[in-house]
Amino acid sequence: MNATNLPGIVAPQELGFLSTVNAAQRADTDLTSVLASLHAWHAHIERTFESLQWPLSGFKPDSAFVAQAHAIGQTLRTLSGHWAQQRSELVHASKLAELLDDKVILLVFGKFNVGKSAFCNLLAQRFAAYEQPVQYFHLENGAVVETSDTFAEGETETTARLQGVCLGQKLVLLDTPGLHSVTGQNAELTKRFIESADGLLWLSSSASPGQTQELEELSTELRRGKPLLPVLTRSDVFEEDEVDGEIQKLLRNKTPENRALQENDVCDRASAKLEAMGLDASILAAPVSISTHMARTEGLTPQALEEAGFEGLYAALMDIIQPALAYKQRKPAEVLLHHQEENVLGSLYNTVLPQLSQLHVALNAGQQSLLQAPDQILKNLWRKIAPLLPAMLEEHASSGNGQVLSSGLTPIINTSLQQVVDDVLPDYIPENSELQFQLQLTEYTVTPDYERLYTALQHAIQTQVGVVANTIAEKCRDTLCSLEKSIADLQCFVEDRDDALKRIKASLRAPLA
Ligand SMILES: Nc1nc2c(ncn2[C@@H]2O[C@H](COP(=O)(O)OP(=O)(O)O)[C@@H](O)[C@H]2O)c(=O)[nH]1
Ligand SMILES: [Mg+2]
Repeated sequence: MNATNLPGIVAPQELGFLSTVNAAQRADTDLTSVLASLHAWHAHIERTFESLQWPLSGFKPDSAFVAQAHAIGQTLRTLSGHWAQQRSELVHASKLAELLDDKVILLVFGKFNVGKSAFCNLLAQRFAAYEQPVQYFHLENGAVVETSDTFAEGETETTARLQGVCLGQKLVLLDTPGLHSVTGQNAELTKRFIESADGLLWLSSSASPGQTQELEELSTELRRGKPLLPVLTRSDVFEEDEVDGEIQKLLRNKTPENRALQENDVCDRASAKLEAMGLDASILAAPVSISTHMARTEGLTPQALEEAGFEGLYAALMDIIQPALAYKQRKPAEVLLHHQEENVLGSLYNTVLPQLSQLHVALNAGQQSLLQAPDQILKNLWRKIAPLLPAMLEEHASSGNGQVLSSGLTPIINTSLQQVVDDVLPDYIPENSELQFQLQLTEYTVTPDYERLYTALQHAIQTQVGVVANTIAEKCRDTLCSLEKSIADLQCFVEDRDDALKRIKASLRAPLA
């Protein structure tokens, strides 16, 4: 392969890059087993949610606990529907990926005016110089339109439209404005093109290189483990020079030292940023600096390309072609994995776990108020019973029969107890047997002395009802505990699914490491 404009004289990295790209071929690794693990991972979640039974039999149907538990069940059913919908949308993305199946797709990402279009145009020019096919295209009304126009440079208009260029047999550059500005009719297609990228070129101007917050916009793509190459553009400075006795300002390449300083700085900050975002910093390639402007004004000779940083760029691009191809080959699994991380696990963490903790807090508060319940039951019951006692005692005084007294009092206490328990513990259904209270009066208790009889009765009722009240509270505590256990189980289940997905991810990406 020879550069037609410079027969016999070539820039070696450039030539190497062109051959590498044209020879790029993705390995045919079998994803069957990892895809099966991903599907099984999800099926396990669906199965668990479908068979989920809250232990609610001890609660009244209108209890707030029941309402909260049912709300969680509803959330799980709604999510399951969402996931199915989101997964069916992935099919479109993979159709597009098939269209570009045999090409390495690099996203050229960066802020307005950093020189993305100039960069793409220059690479296109270089491919053309080697008689390689070059095909520009852009997205219009949701369709891909091929065009012979190169990208407009120095546009003041910031209309966000995705444009691209196919270089040679196997390379596609996607020139994209900031992803936030993607709106309107092309938004969905643009999103899918961006998703289809196998590698990321992050361009930033050497005037303010490596503003790492820009990486947040790329977060979705970075999380998929796509390789990231930072490119410092416009790596040139004005220098004063004397021309014909006059001081003139001329643009020069930044010095190699200056470039190295900037590259190291961006490298450090970018890897810190990736780590802060919880990403594997190994996706980061060493930054390179270029001046498209200087390469052009110096005539695109091998020396001009070398001095403007393009030989370094080509070497770096060659290095990321392999990880990009590796990504491409994992792509079907990555896309599914990502759906499961972001949509499935994401909503379990963002929606389900908070609801579970809310219910957990409510159950704790329930446990706390149960501590006071026996005393409260006793107090309220006594308030109901005490006014009835004098009449009962009068009656007893005439009969003198303790049996009559206890069988007269027992139903009254039972009825009152039911009302009181209902008031004090409105959330629970106490077992019937607990409310079948039988007042036991001993010989000693049943004395003819009115005063002593009253005190003894009060004591007997309070002691015996106290036992019942404690038993009831204990059962309510058990009811709360069972629901707490179900919540804890579900919380553990989410963590367990998280770990399982991490293991699948590690096995998917293992060949890259
Ligand atoms: N000094 C200098 N200017 C450049 C360089 N590359 C591009 N530019 C200028 O920067 C402006 C923005 O370039 P453009 O490619 O349209 O940036 P984009 O908005 O990122 O696509 C234009 O005026 C270019 O001429 C470079 O390497 N050095
Ligand atoms: Mg542009």
